[in-house]
Amino acid sequence: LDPKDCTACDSTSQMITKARKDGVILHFDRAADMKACPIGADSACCKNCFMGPCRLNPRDPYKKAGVCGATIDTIMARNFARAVAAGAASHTDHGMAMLELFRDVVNGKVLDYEIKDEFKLERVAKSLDIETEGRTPKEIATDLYKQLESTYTQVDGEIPFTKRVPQGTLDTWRKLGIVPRGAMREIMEMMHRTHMGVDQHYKNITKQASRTALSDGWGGSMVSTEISDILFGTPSPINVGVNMGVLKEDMVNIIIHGHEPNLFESMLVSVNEKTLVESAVAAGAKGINLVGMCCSGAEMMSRHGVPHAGNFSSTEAIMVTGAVDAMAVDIQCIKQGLAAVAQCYDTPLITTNTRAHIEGATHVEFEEHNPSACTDEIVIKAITRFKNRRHEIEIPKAVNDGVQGFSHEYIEYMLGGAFRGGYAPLNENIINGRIRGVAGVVGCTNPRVKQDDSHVKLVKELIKNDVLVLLTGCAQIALAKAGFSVPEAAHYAGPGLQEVCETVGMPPVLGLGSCVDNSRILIAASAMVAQGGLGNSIADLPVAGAAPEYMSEKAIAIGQYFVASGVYTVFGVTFPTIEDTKFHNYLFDGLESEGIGKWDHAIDPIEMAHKMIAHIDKKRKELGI
Ligand code: BF8
Repeated sequence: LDPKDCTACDSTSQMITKARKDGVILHFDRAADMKACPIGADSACCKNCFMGPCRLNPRDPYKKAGVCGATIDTIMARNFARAVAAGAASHTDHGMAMLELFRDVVNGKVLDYEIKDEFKLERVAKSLDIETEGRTPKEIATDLYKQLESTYTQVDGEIPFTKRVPQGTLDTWRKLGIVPRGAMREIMEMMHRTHMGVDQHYKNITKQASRTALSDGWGGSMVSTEISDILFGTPSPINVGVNMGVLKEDMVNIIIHGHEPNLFESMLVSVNEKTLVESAVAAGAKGINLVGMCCSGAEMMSRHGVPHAGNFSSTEAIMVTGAVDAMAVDIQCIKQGLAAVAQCYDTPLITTNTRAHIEGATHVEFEEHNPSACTDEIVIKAITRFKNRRHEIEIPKAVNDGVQGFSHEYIEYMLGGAFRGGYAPLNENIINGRIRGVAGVVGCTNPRVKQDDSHVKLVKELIKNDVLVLLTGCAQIALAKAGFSVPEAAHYAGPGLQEVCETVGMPPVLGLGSCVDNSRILIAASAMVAQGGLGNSIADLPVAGAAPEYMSEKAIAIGQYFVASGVYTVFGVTFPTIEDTKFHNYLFDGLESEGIGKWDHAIDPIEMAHKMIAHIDKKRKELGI
């Protein structure tokens, strides 16, 4: 396979070529070697009990049923719902860890972190009707963590952030019976219902999948974003370098890859620790160079301007540079293949989280009450590796500078100015047609398709048609590497969007952070509804979502919470249903007639863009704009 067909990222392509020379296997090679199972790809198999596993024929899906009698619709719905549950569990477990850290900080049990953003603390507290007037941050924070704990544990009723849901959307959820309770309850019920012999109606399974997904989007993920902002600071635009060229040959290079920002925050302290810097210099280095990858990288890039080396499909490839002196990981999207590649280049691969060990990696547990014990050790291991470097070093040169860090709060400020505030100017520009609509382009890269290629082509087509694009996760990194995160990229935009970008001085694509920060898109959408003029619910807005290169169950959970929130959502690569089955048609059509959003699928990014634009135009027409 030609490296140029594997990726649109020149740095990654260069490293694939070097890996072949070095005899190192990467995920691109494994993908080529592992043909996707066609029955599994269509979700036509079931292994939820031990009378099977049962395989149905995707070409004739109603011919047979499973041993228990499960139809193709039940099987596909259960598989889909379990993906939603796993994805929601990942985000909410991450959010719960952030909330526990917040609680321990507030109660003085953890001393290495503090509340950095008191303004945001007050703002979030007020959004939940917590009294703030005349109270200390500690008093407000205590009420806040107690209330937010119910996001996870609440057995009945509606979770706290449903207060942020536009009334029209909330009314629809209540009518459909999908207002989420605590995530633990929803995920537990989802796993129960998909056990053999429980819920065997695809519509009822989908209903619980929506409720579970909403407990993530408006629950676990939103808590994670808001608490991380309160503890570590709310992002505002910052110029950052992205791409493999952020590695430095003459420095000790440390990569942090994963999802929870606390490890990374403490790493930032350790790499500036005087004695550690001195020992790096004593080892012959110019200093210590800390860079991020994947989602915690995206958060640190947005909050503190820490350089970002690449997205999911580049995490093995970057070690082929020979210049990575340590890679420390925490949770999620960490390929087990990293261990073998790390071994080839004598790079210490360090797992740090109790929930995620990897055979062949070194485990150094990260504990929040004593973070430097772990993070200092990572630095020491990296310095040792630097001293003993014995591999040829080849670092791709590319570094793409651009503006990152567009929180929902900053978008409000940027578009409205300090005095006017609010989303009025965005809504006005949508109503007057300068901006046709807003698209969220999110999600992973996937070695089954050319890395970054669909992200870039899709976004280019959207902005050319005056659609403002919000980005998160690996999609954001793809566009940064392609040079779209600068105000000058406005020339790619259609005349209306270009005018808005030039007036405000912003790029035509706004990067909002990590995957849990998709919650910022939900908040922005709610603010657009609240501003007026664009309908009463999120389903009325001229907006659309896409994940053109997704690979994870988390992406399915995100897609389902966008759909359940009212957003038309298109996924690329492959879709785990069989066309023209009842379940497929329900996701792709039926849900919309119930008043929420709907799913769609397109492999070609230009086709995907035009499906999204057609939906935006349909909504504009319905709004009479
Ligand atoms: O949560 S976009 S590959 S890194 S799953 Fe993973 Fe996908 Fe990247 Fe972050 Ni999100």
